[in-house]
Amino acid sequence: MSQDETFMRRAIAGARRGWGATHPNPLVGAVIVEAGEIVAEGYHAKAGEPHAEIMALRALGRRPQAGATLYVTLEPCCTHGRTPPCTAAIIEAGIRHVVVGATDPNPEHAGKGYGLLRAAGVEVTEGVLARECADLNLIFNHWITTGQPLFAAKSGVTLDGKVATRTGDSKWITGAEARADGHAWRRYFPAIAVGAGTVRADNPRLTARVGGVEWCPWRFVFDGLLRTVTDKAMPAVYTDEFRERTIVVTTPHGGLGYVRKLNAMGVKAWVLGANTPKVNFQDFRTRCAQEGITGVFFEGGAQLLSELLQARELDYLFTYHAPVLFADDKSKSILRGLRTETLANAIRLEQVRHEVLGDDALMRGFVRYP
Ligand code: AOF
Ligand code: ZN
Repeated sequence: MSQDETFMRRAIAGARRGWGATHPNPLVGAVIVEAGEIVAEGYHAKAGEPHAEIMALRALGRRPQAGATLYVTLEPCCTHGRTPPCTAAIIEAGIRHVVVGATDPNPEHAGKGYGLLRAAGVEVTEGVLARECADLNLIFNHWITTGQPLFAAKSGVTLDGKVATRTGDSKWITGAEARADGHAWRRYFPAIAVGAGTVRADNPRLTARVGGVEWCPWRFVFDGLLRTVTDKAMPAVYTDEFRERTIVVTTPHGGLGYVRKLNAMGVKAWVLGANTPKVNFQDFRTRCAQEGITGVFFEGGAQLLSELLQARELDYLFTYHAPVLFADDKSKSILRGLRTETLANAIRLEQVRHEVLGDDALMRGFVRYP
């Protein structure tokens, strides 16, 4: 590993400290190096707060030495957003060498930051661990280039692509490491979505534990007919301390009375579409974009994921593969409902990443429809 890569790895590790907390902004880390030593570090913690470069300069607390180099995982910004441009702060601080990981895909920046720095006489090295740095920002990269939320789904499957036995036994197919990784990705997304069937069967809380603190994303329950609203015990997501973070996504077929009942409990409801009792995913996407929800992590069940895929609205797929076989025609597949005649009209993943997690393996990537 080159020295540049070593310092960039450190900046990446710093960026990760903002994991899931920076939406709609990216994860960004920075380190300042003088005479081959790291003398300051910074990362972007939250939208509206200073950028990684500024945090590193502040941590240094003095003027950088003449030969100082700034390492940053993302091209420094050059516009006035919620905060002033980092390019100006870098030039002002007298930094003469900047090493960058990924180019900022934000059309307002994309390469302009490099140009501005160079015009001011700053040496710029681009593309150090560019792929790793870009991979930090699956959601941001998608959002800033398309204006749309990233719809991702997670599943844990056997080697034969099954998620449950014929009797419905599914706990647990994957091991502890894979499940912990799934939780970490849950924390990455600002919102999580499940179907009515999953709420009724498992009554999940859909929170994540981070550093001993329970964190709650926006929790979407897809329930076109409001089957989850009952006179008996209500699901945890409608009654727990985070219920104001729950949004039921439904249709006019769900019934206005039930919507009022939910609202009275402090639970929000989005009534989308009109003609069918199934929620229209395009309408849902549009509403998420309007509300500034940049990514949704669909965790199940199989019915919801399959509908999302059939509607060609799934953007990204996480699949944890366990070394287990059911070899039973009557066991349950995660995704179904399509007719795939030839390999040429199969759905494929792109920009695929593989990770080994104990005995299991994660394969993930962007979904490309034929
Ligand atoms: C950086 N370093 O740490 C971040 C950057 O509204 P603002 O001022 O926070 O600007 C947000 C934009 O700045 C965002 O869309 C992205 O292009 C860039 N984010 N850039 O150099 C950082 N968070
Ligand atoms: Zn900036």
